[in-house]
Amino acid sequence: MNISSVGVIGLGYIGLPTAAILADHGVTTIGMDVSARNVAAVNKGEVPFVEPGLREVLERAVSSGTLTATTQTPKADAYIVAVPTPFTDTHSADLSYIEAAADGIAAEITGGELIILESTSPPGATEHMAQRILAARPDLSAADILVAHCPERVLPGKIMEEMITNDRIIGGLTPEAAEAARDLYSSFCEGEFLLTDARTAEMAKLTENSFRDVNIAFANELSVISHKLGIDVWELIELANHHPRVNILQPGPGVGGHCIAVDPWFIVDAAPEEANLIRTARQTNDAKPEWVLGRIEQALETAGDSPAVALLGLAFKANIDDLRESPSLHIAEKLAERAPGAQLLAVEPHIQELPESLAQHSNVRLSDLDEALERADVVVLLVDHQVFKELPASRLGDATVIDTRGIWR
Ligand code: SAJ
Repeated sequence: MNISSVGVIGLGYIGLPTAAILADHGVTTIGMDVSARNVAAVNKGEVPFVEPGLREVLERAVSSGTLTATTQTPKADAYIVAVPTPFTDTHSADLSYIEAAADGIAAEITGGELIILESTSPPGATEHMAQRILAARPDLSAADILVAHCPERVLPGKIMEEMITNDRIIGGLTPEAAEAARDLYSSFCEGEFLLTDARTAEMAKLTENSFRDVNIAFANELSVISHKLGIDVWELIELANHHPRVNILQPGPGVGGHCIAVDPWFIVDAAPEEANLIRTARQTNDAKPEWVLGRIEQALETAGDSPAVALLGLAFKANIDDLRESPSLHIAEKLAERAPGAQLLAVEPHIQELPESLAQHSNVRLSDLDEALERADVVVLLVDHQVFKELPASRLGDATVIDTRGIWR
């Protein structure tokens, strides 16, 4: 099919880079977001979050006129839906953002459009989106639209590179839809295209992240066991990984982000009786922040009155500003509640102000690294940001150190 314009619905961590890259490759792209603030920022070529390399591409796309942003769903030949799929309190997927995107698209299409769902979704969500569009448009039939799922698999922090080089799984509701989606992505993607059906594509994405989650849970469980047995877990893993068929991941303060900490629940929700290992891994990783808190509280018992605690890092992983589902942030919030007598000095070089969940506590403030290290009785390393990795161990002074990432061994 001939695609001369693409509407990207949702200008977040995935939608915005996708829109910018598409436009930078000469495709007329209209980005849509419900946030008027985000839309205004994008139209000025400004990036509302930190992602290396994005600003340059966005500025180029906006100034050349191939990318514009709007708060209304545009008319376009193809749509890419990149909206959030959070989970509910019962760990099932909340499809309301996909449904809202579908409603907006349904009002604009005339037949013949390609509609791609990129949001990570539970099995059946692409069919659900198509049904929702067709229910709103009884004048159209299933044969009038091409619908596919093409999950994004880029790593935050490396999005601009991986969006071009990663292989892409494309699951069509029909083979024609998968082929049309492949043709669109081939305008910028240099990876291999792997065509399948929508349900398998949905499950493939969830499987990739569950694979990571299960393996990180193994590392986290090993770290708790090793602590009990007086063994350095990082040395242990390094040694075991010398075996040609062993490749253990790294323990940390827990698993965060909007992907690995969420997606496995969609599998558990789809097959609750069967997904036992996947559920246990989620629970193991979710329990890790509490274990770290226990260690901090233990250190505080001997730290005297009004101790100062330096919390190094709030982001969910290294070298980004993303606090979503961050175990480090969770640890800071809980500690603020549970240790009111302690002064918490949060060091997060990638943010300018504390999120409200922390700012509301009078015993927490955002601090610079030098001051935090100078004052701290207890130093807790939560995120392996480069700037912390470069710290010589001598800078830690006499403070009790709890290093959840093993950078100062
Ligand atoms: N983590 C560990 N130990 C490790 C690796 C990671 O504790 O050995 C923690 C991190 O600190 C972080 C969390 O896991 O809290 C997730 O970090 P990550 O870097 O492994 O992954 P994400 O969530 O940033 O991105 C993942 C990627 N998926 C896979 O690697 C299979 C990415 O490719 C996906 O596109 C992304 O999820 C997504 O959007 O689903």
